[in-house]
Parts: sequence; C-alpha cells; structure tokens
Amino acid sequence: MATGDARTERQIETCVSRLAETRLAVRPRPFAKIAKMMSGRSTAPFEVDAFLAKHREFSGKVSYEIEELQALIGHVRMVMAKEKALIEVPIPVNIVGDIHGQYADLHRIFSACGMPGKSRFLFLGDYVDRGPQSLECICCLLAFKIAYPDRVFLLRGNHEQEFINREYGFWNELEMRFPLGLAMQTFKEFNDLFGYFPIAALVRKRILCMHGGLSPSLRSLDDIRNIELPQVLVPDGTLQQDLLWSDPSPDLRGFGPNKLREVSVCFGPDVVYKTCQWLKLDMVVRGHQVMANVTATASSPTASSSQSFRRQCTTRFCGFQRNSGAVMAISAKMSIRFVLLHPVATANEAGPTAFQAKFKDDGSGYCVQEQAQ
Ligand SMILES: [Mn+2]
Repeated sequence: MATGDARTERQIETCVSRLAETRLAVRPRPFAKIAKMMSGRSTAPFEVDAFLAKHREFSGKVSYEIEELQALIGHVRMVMAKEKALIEVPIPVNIVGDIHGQYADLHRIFSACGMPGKSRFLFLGDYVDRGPQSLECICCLLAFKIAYPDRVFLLRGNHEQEFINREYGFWNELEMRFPLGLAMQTFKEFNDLFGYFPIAALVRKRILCMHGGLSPSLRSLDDIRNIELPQVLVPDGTLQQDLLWSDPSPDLRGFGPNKLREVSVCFGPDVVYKTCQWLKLDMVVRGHQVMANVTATASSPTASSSQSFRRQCTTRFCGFQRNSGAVMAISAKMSIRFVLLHPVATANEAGPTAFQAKFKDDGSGYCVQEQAQ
C-alpha cells in the first residue's frame, strides 16, 4: 500500500497555472481570548499569538518545546471537533494541494495569495512526509486554524494516517528532534488529531474537494456528511478511504482497481461527469498527484463544467523534480484562476523573496458560470 503510493507519486507529475489576489477584509480572531481556551484533554494554556509569531516569516527550522506542541494539539482538537466530515467553504478561497513538508513553499504560497486571516484557504491534505519540514508545516497550519477557524480549512490526506506517516518522514523527523518517549507520545497525539480532520469540502455548494478522489460508494453528499468523526483508522473499502486515496484514470470507464497504490480505486472521466450531474456540481478538485508542466486536467472531455483538477502545490517535489506548483484561486464571483509557483533554482534562492521575484502571472485563467443556489 505504502509502496504503491510512493511509486505513483514519483511517476505522475504536477500541474498548473496562475493567480488571483483574493483579499478578505481583515478580521482577526482575538488572540488573547483564544489563548485562554482550554482543551478537554490538555489543560495546558496555549499562547497562539506567540506560537504563530514563530511561523509568520519563513525562517528555516523552527524551535519547538514538546509541551507547546501538546498544547497546540489539544486546542486545535477542540476547534476541529466542531467540523463535520463534509465542510462547507465560502468564497473567495484559495485551494492548496499537497504541501508534503515543504515549509519554504508554504511561505511562498502565503506570499502570493495573502496570509491566512487576510485570505481564506482550503488545504487538500498531505501536510506531512516526504519533504524536510513536516513539523513546521503542520504546526504552522494548525496554529492558523486556531487563530482563524473560519478562514483556514484543513482536509485530511492519505498521509495523515499513522501507517503512512510512520514510513514516509514524519515519524523520523519527530524522532530526530525529540527524546524517543516524547517523540512517540507526540506522534500518537498528532495521528489521533488527524482523525478529526474533515474528509471533503463543498465550495459554495458547487465544487467538491477532497484529497484523493471519487468513490463507487458516493451516491449523495449526505453519504459524506454521515461519516462519523473522529475516525483515526480508515477502514478498507469505505467511502472515506476512496476520498483519501483514489485516482482518476483517463482511459477507464467506470471504476477499476487502483493497481499502482494497491488500495482504493481508479475512476474514469465518465464517473466525474456523472457524479457532477447527480450531485449538481460544477467540478471536482483534488490533490494527491504530481503533474509536471500541466496546467489542469479535465477529466470529462464531454462536459466543460464537469472537470477534475489534480495538483501538487509544492515545487521540486521530493527535492529533485522540476515541477511547478499551483494554487487554485476562486474569486467572490466564482471565477477561477491559478497562482503558479515556479521551482526555485537552488536552495539559496528558497524563501518568499526569491519566489516573489520569480512569480509570473501567465494569463491563462478561465471562468465558471455563476449558478443560482
Ligand atoms: Mn496523497
């Protein structure tokens, strides 16, 4: 299962194109108030303002005390316990694919799209593993979730599962940075927390987003709404497993086995088309795969309004590929554009300043017709 995931993500490449500055009115949460919130399990106070200050600028490695990580997890658990398996996300919003521990790229995304709080973000999962800084990425995003629970949305990816992130980098990072016993305890607490993450998002009731893809078990949106959370272990052959794991296959009709990952299914373009019809959707948006030099993938050749986009949002996937990354930016008028992140040439060029200097709007956006609710 894990081997298939690695093979696929190396074989298939990332995507996509271009920009939209979707600024929201600034209405930050009162940090002092949040800092006083106490979790049901962790009674330690959590200073979210101070914690966020360590993440507002890209500064390479961030230093963490184990106690503050445990307090962070306790507080964000309380915030995310209020969310359902299918979350409703308003527009404007920036949709971001797999981060995979690439903390510098996360900051480039903030540089291009605006900081959380000013801009709304929907992340499609796979925050940890593969890249060098899983811990900074997940901690940064969790802290922003506490500070701006209505502006930051975090879906679960297939790497937010213990049997995957034990093998692909997250555990090794914790083991390197903390004493073994504390690392094990914190690793378990992170993975218990991932069980609270929502599985899919509905953007303005028209765009269905998930990490993996579609499922033969998906007949109505209520099927997703009825998934009970928290769910740390995702059972085989379930809707939730497909939403985390499945892949599109352009030559397939209907569903077939997912031979590369050896878990879940593959779905053909006709499935995207039919699902969009049944569920009255404009499109399906997902992450989970890297696509080199591709701007977007329309999984339905027959219906311009029924498309599936797949994106890896970080550049230089696994540190060696020269793929570009992209963020899908949906405006208040439901126009859709892409923010393109070009790979930086060397490690010395990493960081938001270098990215901003290289950032180019390639002018290839398009619009989805606004539809009555
Ligand atoms: Mn994935």
